[in-house]
Amino acid sequence: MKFDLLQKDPQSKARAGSITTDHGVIETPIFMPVGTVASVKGVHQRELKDDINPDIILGNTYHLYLRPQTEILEKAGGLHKFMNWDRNILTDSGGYQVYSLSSNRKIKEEGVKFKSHIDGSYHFFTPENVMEIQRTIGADIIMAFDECTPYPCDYRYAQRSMHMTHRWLDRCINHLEKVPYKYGYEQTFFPIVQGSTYKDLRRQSAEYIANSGQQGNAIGGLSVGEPAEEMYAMTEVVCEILPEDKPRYLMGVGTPINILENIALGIDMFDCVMPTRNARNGMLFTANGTINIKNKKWEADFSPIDEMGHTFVDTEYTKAYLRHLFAANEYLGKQIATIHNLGFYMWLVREARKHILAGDFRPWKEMMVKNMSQRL
Ligand code: PRF
Repeated sequence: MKFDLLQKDPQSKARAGSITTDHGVIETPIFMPVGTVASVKGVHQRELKDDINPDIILGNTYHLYLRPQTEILEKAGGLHKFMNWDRNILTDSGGYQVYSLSSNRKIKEEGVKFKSHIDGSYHFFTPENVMEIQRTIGADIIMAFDECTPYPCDYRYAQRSMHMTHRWLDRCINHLEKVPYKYGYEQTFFPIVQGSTYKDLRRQSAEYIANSGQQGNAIGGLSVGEPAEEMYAMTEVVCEILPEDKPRYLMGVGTPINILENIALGIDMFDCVMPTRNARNGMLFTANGTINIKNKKWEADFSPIDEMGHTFVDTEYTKAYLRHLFAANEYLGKQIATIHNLGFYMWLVREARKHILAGDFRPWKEMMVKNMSQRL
């Protein structure tokens, strides 16, 4: 993997760059659509490529390990082939999903024992076996096995958990050296900063992660219920320490406003279920604010879904029609809303990149944040 830092914004910490892997170029800042179980819910790979056009999508080790299971992915020749996606993929390690989805989990130094949310069976994740699973899934970027602390989290727990995440990181790195790539292309490993909402812990964790000398770095444990201002404060202290010449990935963030504010603090990569999950509930993101398409006020509004939108659904369908599809609980409604939201998120990060390159990111961001705060 290669990272080229192309431009720094003079009035903020925003950067534009490009990451090159064996599956192509990723222009940063980037938003990665979430394809948890080898599918971006409701979107054909053809639409994803032609209409939404992301350079990279995200998959989840936790889900793929439970279903279809690692053995099937190995027989398929890896996740790219299995799902017919020849661009980049990043897999999360399960370090978050284990805590948010499984029940009866027990965290020990050795690893995490958890109960499957699918059939109630018991499983054990360790830094070592999660690295092996990620080798077999075969994503281009793979993540460290960490513990994502909840919010709020008392200082002593956050401190102990952070140190365990650091020890787990060493185990991940040691083990990866022993397990070669499986499918002929390179995999890049990203460690994850933790430390809850404590600046001193965040600084300590960022130093540890930076010193591990990997080719990219991630920030976890944020967007777990803390106020946005606390998230930004943590991103700021961590970005001061993480090396400038490597990409920075803020995990699980966020709203369109969160994304612009964190780009301004020096983040290059984002993922979040919000555009896809909220779409399935009828919430649309636009440059002028959010729309609840289920609202009666759209019943006879025959204007396009989003006049300024950038995907085919925005101009081919009306608000009244989309509202009707939600009222009738038609699959097509969720599909249209998903394509709209993903198209909007991709437009937003590409536009941010253009403004960083042009040198006017800061005023553009301020205007966008104001406009996007509205409810339509
Ligand atoms: N760790 C991992 N994945 C994550 C997170 C984390 O802390 C978050 C936190 N918002 C999202 N996804 N491994």
